[in-house]
Amino acid sequence: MPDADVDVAIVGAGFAGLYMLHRLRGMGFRAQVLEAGSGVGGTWYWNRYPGARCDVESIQYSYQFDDDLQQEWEWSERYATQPELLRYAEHVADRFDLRRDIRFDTRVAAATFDEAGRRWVLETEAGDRVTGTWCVMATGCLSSFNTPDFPGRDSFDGATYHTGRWPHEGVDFSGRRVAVIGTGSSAIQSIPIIAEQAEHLTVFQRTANYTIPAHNTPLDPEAVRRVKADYPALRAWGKRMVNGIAFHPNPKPAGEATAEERRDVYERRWAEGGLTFMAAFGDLMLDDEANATAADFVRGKIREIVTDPETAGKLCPTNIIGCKRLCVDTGYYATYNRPNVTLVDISEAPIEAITPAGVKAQGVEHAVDAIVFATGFDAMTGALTRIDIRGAGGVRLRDKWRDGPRSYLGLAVAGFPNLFTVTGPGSPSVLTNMLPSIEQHVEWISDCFRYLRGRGIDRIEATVTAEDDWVAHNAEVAGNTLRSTCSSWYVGANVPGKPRVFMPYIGGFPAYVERCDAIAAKGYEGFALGA
Ligand code: N01
Repeated sequence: MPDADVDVAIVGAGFAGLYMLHRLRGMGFRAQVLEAGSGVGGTWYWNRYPGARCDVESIQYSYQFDDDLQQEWEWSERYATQPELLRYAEHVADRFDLRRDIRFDTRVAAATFDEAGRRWVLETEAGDRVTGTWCVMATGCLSSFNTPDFPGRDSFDGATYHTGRWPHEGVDFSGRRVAVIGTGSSAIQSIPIIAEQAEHLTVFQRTANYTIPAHNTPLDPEAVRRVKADYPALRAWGKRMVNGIAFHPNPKPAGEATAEERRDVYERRWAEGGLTFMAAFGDLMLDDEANATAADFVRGKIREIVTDPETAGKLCPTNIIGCKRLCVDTGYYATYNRPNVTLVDISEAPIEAITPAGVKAQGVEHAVDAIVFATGFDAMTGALTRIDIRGAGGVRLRDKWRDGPRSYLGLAVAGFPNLFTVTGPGSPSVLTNMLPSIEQHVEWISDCFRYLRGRGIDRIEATVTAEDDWVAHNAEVAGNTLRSTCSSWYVGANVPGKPRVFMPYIGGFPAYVERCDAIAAKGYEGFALGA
């Protein structure tokens, strides 16, 4: 493709990049998107593993910027599958004629700020260049996949897969012995389906995980009709909630309820299914003892479901519930009742090696034909630091973030003028419903560009003071919850050597939006603007 010069260079054609392009076009900016994949959809383009589905309800996990779109699109199930979400992204790309400004199969290798020319210069792996006054990284929070460097990893004779890079043609595990390494959301969704196909499935579990049943179901047309009759009301309700999802939190502290009352509440939430289990009481993420009541309830469920007491014991998590991202499943714990499924607990001793025949742990070689790495992502920062991003004076982002990410609002980084990140570290993003969070960022960033254009300003940079204050505020609010206290990907614990910093902003979606709006209303307070 020929080199191009545009107003805004956007990296990524997931939900963030698509809307960014659409909105900027509507404002009269020239924009181009560079996308590593061969199609749109980002996370839903890559994560095609069996059982992949969104665990935010489809009626809420969708764009709201266009009323015709939200009225006309029909979701089929309570939780949309990956294929349906991908079809939705493709529909949006076609409906708004976005593809003509997207370069597919184009991975950005480097992005450099040319101070003299006041432009970002993006270089692709193929050696093409796209330049823009502004650069928007719409690269996603969970897009840089992580395959641990197990000894002998490349010596395996069979097939290997990563849940985050699943073959487009699908995989048939029939008659094969399969190992799954990891028990996070991706594993918990795929294990029940792989177990149905495989001759034998061996799951390697380093940390037992809490998962709540999805109780997925086809959507009731009458319920959908009611939502669509006043979709803005549902959206407005979502925006008032800390996680951007319309739901009914119970503010009561768990300790103020009797044991029977707690049991009833947890039973109701369990029967309802999904992530809002953690809204059963108001202090579950604030108080150890309150949290333990919810954790005990789920452990009780595991022991009820899993018939072999030893396996049930291994599946019972011991950490804080909700500290690692809660999972949502269909038949996960019951899968361990199948005769063709073995659980290997590697909490005490890590996997020793991948061998040509399989996976070796605790001195035992488990022979398999295929290994599925469900080992997650270099979350929040990985997609950015893997690109060689150089700001003013040639400073590299990966050097600046060596001790952890520093950002103003998760939107901009001091020393990196004219560069914006959609749902970057320091934004609520992964703690919220991603779609409204993405829309809020896209609208804030594009409004900012319009403001600057209207004043003939072609340089904007977060100040070090504003960034420092935001980073300190982030750390302070993170310290108030139990969520920052365990070894999760929120703190980078899953990637060896990654600095331990609680990366998302946990102050809640409404407080965050209020702050962003106030900053914009004050002429972009905390940013240095230069003509
Ligand atoms: O990744 P994870 P994921 N040896 O990091 C284990 C979103 N998501 O892809 O816990 C052995 O959660 C690791 O063990 P441990 C969602 O936000 C959403 O499953 O670190 N094991 C863990 O069990 C989610 O949270 C949806 O001890 C190793 C697993 O691999 C996020 O994506 C669906 C290991 C990784 O779990 C990430 O989920 C899927 C090692 N060296 C994902 N290294 C929906 O919306 C890692 N592990 C439905």
